[in-house]
Amino acid sequence: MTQNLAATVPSQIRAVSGHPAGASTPMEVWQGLSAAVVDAIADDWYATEQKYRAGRMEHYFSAEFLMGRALLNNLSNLGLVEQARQALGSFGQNLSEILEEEPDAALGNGGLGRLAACFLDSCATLDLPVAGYGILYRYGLFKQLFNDGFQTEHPDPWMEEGYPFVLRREEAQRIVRYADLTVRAVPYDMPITGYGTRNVNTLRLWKAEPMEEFDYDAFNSQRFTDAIVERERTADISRVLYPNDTTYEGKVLRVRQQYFFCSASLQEIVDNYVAQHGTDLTGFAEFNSVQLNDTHPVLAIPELMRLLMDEHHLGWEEAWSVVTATFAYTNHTVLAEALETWEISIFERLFPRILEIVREIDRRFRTDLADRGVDHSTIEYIAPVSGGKVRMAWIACYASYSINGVAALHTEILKRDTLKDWYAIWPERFNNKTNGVTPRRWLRQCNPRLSALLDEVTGSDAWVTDLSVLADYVDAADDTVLDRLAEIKHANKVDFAAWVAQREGVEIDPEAIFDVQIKRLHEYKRQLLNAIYVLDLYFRMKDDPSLVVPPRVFVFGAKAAPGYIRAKAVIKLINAVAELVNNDPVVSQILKVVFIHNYNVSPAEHIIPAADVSEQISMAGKEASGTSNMKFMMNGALTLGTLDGANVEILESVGPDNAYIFGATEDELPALRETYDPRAVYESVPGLKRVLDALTDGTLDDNGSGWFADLRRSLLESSHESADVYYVLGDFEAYRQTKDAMAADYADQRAWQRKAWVNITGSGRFSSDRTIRDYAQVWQISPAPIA
Ligand code: BZD
Repeated sequence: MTQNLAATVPSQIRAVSGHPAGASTPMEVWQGLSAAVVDAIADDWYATEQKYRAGRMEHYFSAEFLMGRALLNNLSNLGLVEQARQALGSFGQNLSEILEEEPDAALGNGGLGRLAACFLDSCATLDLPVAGYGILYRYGLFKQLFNDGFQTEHPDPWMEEGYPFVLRREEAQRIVRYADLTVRAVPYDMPITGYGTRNVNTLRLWKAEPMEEFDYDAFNSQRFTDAIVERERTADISRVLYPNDTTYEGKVLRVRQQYFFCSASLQEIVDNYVAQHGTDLTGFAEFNSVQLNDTHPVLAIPELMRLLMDEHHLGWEEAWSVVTATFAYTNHTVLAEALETWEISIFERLFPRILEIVREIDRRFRTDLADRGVDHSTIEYIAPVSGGKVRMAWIACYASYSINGVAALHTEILKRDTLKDWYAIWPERFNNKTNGVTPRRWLRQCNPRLSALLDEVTGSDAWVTDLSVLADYVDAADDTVLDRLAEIKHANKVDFAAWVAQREGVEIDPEAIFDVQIKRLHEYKRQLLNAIYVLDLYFRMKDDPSLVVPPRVFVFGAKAAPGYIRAKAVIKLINAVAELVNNDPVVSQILKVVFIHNYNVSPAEHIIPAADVSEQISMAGKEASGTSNMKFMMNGALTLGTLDGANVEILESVGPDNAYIFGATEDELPALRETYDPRAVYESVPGLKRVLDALTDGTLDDNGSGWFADLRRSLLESSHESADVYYVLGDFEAYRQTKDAMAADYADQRAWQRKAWVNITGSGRFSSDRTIRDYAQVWQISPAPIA
């Protein structure tokens, strides 16, 4: 690949804008430069596709890919950043400003979707024959604005102005049939470049289009609305990403979406098998495996049965042995409300044949388990069809050759609890795959200053593709390196402060401790605990003006599911606390609270390199893994967290002196819960009463919504067992002590930076390259470099 962006960029911009490069808008420049990048990789992309098709492939099925921005990622992977800078400079454009033009491809809710994106990056970097399959949502996750501190949601038409990084593949379309509707699935391919390799992998996103654009008969007879009814019904399928993480809604449109991309993807994979290996489908699983990212793509299981039996004439037994050698299932949650189940009636209405197959899977499952001596009530509990519902997780467990959790603790909880009946029968299927994040985006690109230091200390950029090498340098930080580390963090904080001032209109002091909690808003993640701390600290300062408090900026970023009122109440509360604190003439000299609106991938890239403290404070046992914890660690922030998810493994990596761990553990909680009385805690822990009363005594204003009173009730109502389900008050005192101590420790910058260094150099095992190498063992695939 010899590239000359200086030559191609101006002509690509002209082709996009119809104007000379120098007279084009920043958006047009972004488009042209992006098109030039696609041009640069086109031949290698094609070669990679051809190579992979012929061998064994892994197919990563996911309803979500939270890709974020593509341009810098690709330039950086291809080593073209400097060329691009110069090419733009020649007509007076600035690369950094142009990069900020790009919309985030927010085709995901949170961790699960972002994990899929990190995995694609690692697969390409490792030359692994893996393709992603999902949905080309016209509207990504909603845009969040604040109105009087209340979250409002707005559509995110992310590719409306044109998006050069997806290419329509007209020739590869498939037809997807529902009982009440037949649609075309048109693939749009996104190239996935890797770091320092010529391989270019593919993410294939399907768009639903009508069989016919509109109904001419209706049009001719002046029934204009009727003429486009079918078109709209079809477009609905890929119109919008469902904004609910963790809780699930039994909406027909969602199951339609799920079937849509599963069917289209499998048709393509089966067709390719036939083209490569002939019409005997019994060997399908020798060449293909499918990873199911949670239960969202589980309809692929009955759909592959259907394709094998109805279209390729395999018998049930033959088809089932292919299917059970094909699928692997990743679970991302132990929250009961997240396990997808569908009313049988929905299946009846949308795809009776799929229902028939699911019922047969269920029938054979029951016989199979009875033969194994499993008791009737257990069978009834884990049967694929029971209580009028189709249970997607149980279908996944029954049909998959591998079942994994996403952190060591999470996998243990699955085996012990959530999936215990499955584990009892098929222990060999269970394995752990601790999550990881890509060090390309989450270190090299977002933190160029730290990256340069790592290059220097390690003598090369080998760490970018093998993050574990950093461990060799854990003792390499002399005072000079530690001072450099402090300077780098400070410079990142100065940049971040400017970004915040511009974006949120809040002035923050780079000398303060930047304490950050960014993640979806959910009660189990306990943003409320953090807010209570801040409010308590505010009162402590008001009480005692002589109290010495290290300057702090509390940064929040979070979207709440639009229907999750209690989560929205927490957002409103944090904004109310921000108003109180930031407008207090005395306290605001020391404390600031900033809620970054519309938190997304690209804001994370600004926030994380500037963070000192990484808040990972979920109630133990609830956060399957967490992945921002890994990004923060890589960038030298210290974890303030509970023993939950991957925090446990982070602690293992860095040791207890280099992380701040507090609170009840997962195994302690059941016993604590027995005698837990949140009211007594409220009465006895100093400060708590005042904070909780501030929710309703007029100190904080919820604009008459009653939401703050509800929050207070959710913590204190002891009449039923639903009081403080997430043990916020129970963990408060431990949290406060640990957080206060942590802030005090910050004063010794040498010691602090040494801890940061231990975190950075200890982050190797949290590279998604490690995770993907582990998956590659399960998938039985090996690198297939094109060069
Ligand atoms: O998946 C998250 C977990 O909560 C995290 O602990 C974990 O680190 C990541 C990656 O494994 N789960 C989600 O992000 N889940 C969703 O976004 C989701 C989306 C739709 C429906 C259900 C859940």
